[in-house]
Amino acid sequence: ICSINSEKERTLAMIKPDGLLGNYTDDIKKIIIGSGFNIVRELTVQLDEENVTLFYAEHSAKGFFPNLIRYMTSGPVLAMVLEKRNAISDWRALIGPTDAKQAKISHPNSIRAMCGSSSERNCVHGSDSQQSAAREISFFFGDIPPETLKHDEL
Ligand code: RTP
Ligand code: MG
Repeated sequence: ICSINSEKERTLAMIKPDGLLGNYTDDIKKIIIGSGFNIVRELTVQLDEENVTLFYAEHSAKGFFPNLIRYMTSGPVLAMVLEKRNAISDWRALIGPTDAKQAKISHPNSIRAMCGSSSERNCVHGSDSQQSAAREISFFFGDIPPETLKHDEL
């Protein structure tokens, strides 16, 4: 029924290199599923400098950008399309604040508190708006049809 589907929203989640290397993938996926998200697509990929520059274009003039490129190319990432009602804001709430050190104090149950270690190495990404989500999903996955497809049915 169309009205049920149209209430759902999609966001782009990513487990960053420190999350994958630290073996947090299974724990993070348990939190994702337990929080009511459907994992519509997933892809493990090694990003290069060009990819990161495009993905994080909004930060290209920031002082931390060279470090961000080094961090994000230091190993593979796992990109996922998550779907549920209010997926964008609910995923941002689950991951917690950007600075993982701060997260350990202010949001101790957040994902970044669990597996991040600093303001840079914060183990996960989440889209910050509907516009970002659409751009970031197509960055990794191109156009996805509106009906839900579980990754293991592809
Ligand atoms: P993300 O886009 O990865 O979900 O993170 P965010 O919205 O919470 O934070 P954002 O401001 O978009 O920053 C993107 C990523 O850049 C790194 N960063 N390093 N050294 C620093 O001060 C610094 N600030 C940001 C982090 O990896 C951050 O997630
Ligand atoms: Mg951001």
